[in-house]
Amino acid sequence: MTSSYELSREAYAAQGVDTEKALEILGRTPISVHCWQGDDVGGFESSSAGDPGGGLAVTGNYPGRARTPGELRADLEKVFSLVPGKHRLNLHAFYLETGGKTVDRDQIETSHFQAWIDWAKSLGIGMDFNPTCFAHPRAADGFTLAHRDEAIRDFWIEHAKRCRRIGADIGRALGSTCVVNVWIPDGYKDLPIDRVAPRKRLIESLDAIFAEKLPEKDEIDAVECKLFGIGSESYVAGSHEFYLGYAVSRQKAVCLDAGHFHPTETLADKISSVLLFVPRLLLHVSRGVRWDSDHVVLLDDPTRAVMEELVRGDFLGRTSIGLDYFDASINRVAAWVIGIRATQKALLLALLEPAKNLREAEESGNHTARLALLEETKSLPWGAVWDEFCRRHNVPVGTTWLSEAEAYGQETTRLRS
Ligand code: RNT
Ligand code: ZN
Repeated sequence: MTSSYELSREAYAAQGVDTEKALEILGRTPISVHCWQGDDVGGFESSSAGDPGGGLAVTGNYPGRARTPGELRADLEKVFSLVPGKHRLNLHAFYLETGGKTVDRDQIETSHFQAWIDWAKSLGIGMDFNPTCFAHPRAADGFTLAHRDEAIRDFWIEHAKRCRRIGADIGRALGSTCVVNVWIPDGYKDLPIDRVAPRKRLIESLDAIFAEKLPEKDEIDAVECKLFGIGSESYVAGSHEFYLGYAVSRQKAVCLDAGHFHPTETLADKISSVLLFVPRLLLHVSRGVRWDSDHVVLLDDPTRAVMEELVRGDFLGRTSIGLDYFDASINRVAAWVIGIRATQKALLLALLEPAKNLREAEESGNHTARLALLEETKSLPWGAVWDEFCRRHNVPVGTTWLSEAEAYGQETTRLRS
């Protein structure tokens, strides 16, 4: 009997597409999985407040939230067993482990992340890292690196410097470059008089943070912009224009978060411009619903368009694909799995595009054929290729992962209540 995969392979071959090559590329493209989906952006500081602040709003009260690093790692292992391929862990600095000691953000060291590093090593995965410039008394008035108070700026500069060193240690220990992404909440709820001074201070703070040269094979710096946040509706110091200028002039990686632009703007069109001027891109694949709401990522048009751009522009080698969302209203493990699988499906669809035919249509000026081909491509049998990918990576095919996630959720809820 001919398998549905074999039939699909032939259908794609007829369009000039090699499904085996698509599966190979998909299999070696990791997703940087954000740790903060598992505990509602809570972190493991002894003073953990519950509300992350900085405009980050987690809604929902589904039971079973991870309360300890061990629980979070167990949840992540469950997730990794339900998604095809090898991925990465994206850790925030406030997920440190201090053995009960209070260690403030300007005191953190690599040793506080050793358990995470050992765990990643045991799984054979890489890690990425982030300074945590929110959920802290020194971020309570909404400013950190751009604060007018030098002592507060210095505190956050020290935190971020340490994060870069920790990132480099992580990269070296795991033999895989660690991307360290700087995002700060700094902004005003209401109309500022001086829009430029905080931005000048932010430049100085960033330059101080990045002054130390670290080996690029261990650590890469990225900066993440935002249009507005809750509590910073009128002004955000680290806007897109700000960070684009900063990243171009300093040759840093740019982080584009799908929720950080005007709702009618999408990331896809930005990629080819940004990558003409900066060395690398970090994506925070997310789904904003009406605002930067960080809903679970789905196989939707904006996500597909982003992956199409990465493939069409041959940008996969210069891009780190990270996720950034947090939903506390549904099974948290399932939320992770849905978003990771959706991101991978979007990438697979992009890899299965009849690129040669589409390009020929465009280059010959036949825009009728270009549109017709794009539309017909949507009904090619990609589902069987996805199933084959899951099968080859020994993870559940179709919806069978859901019952596993639900059983795991019931068991952990019982243990954690
Ligand atoms: C916030 C940014 C940022 C955070 C994480 C927790 O708007 O998107 O990336 O979500 O760092
Ligand atoms: Zn983000």
